[in-house]
Amino acid sequence: MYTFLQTMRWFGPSDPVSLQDIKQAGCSGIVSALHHVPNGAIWTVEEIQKRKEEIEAAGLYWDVVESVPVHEDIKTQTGNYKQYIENYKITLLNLAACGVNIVTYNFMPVLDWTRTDLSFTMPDGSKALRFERAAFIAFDMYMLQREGAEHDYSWEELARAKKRYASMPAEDKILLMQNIIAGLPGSEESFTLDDFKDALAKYKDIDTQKLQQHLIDFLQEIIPVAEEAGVKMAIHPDDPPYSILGLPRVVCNYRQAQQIFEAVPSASNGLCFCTGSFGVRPDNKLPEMVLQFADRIHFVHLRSTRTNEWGDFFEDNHLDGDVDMYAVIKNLLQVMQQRQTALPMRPDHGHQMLDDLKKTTNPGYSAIGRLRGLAEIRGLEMGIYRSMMEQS
Ligand code: DNO
Repeated sequence: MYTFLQTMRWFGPSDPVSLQDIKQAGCSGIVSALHHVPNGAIWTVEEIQKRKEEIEAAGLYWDVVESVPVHEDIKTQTGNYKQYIENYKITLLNLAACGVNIVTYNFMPVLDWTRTDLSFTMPDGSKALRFERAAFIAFDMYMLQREGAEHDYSWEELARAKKRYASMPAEDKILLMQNIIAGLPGSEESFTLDDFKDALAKYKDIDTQKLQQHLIDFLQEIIPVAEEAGVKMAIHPDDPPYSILGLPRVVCNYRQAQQIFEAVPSASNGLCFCTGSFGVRPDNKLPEMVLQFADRIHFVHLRSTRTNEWGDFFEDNHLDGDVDMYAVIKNLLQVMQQRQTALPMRPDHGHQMLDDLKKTTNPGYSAIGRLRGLAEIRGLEMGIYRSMMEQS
């Protein structure tokens, strides 16, 4: 009886994709955030209510918040972090008071998701998002000039990056830097190169273990409040799911996620199961992870990347790429029946295609590409669901 709640992300009134567009795509729910509220500040009931009413006026529901951002001071445990944690709790209580009770967040240091190319041309002429390792290493080595960067890569990778940088036109170098540090949609931070260096320096003495402890300390504070208010927290995995630029990462694989849940066992301490982020690592067995985290998954992002021998990856069509979408959806359907709940799901990203190629769009969040992704996922889901029902 339980299938996905179909949702799409909406960046608010300035989003070129309207609520009506999202409704026409077949969604009932919206994933949104108050992007205009500065990081660390309290989301007031008034502001939350305003966004909620806007969404409801279009005949939709605000199912999930993505994201209530975690201030950098909380991740580094410096400055005003205690105050920011208190503010975070109040924001959760205010959201609960307005009836919005699934909250996504991430604990990635400095950068949210990272790509090197936002308009990688696919063979069919649509544009995809891509992470090209040689270009990324070139940024690290020659633009950022990070101390000790050369120790993080193999000699082969360094040689490829050197060659790549030498033949990169000047305007591409600027674009590469912007793509990495100027902030992709939904990431609430944007840097100049100097600010970026300062932000990285704050992690000089923070290794994986320490960052994980900071996350656990944060959760020990906020999860009891969330649980009491009926809010389910859904941590988003790191994207890409490994250390970059010498920064620690703590939500890359099964083991790391499991450690977070063991440290703070409440069911309110849950996961945003993002197949696109986890799927970049071949050691993340996604269908198995769905079953392992059956009680922890509160929100689902469906997307599929394709990775090559060099570790470059691009965002493929939702049913192509390296993710076994059939097996993932099948297991998610099983989990939903077990838990007797419909999990909110959004097609994560989509290609810029058809008419959207002529428009200014938020990279990854154009209307038609996501509509294609959603339509394919819905069809696959219905087929699996019907055959599960016939067999039972
Ligand atoms: C990218 C998104 C992420 C995600 C945050 C969650 O498209 O999936 O920006 O929203 O990491 O906090």
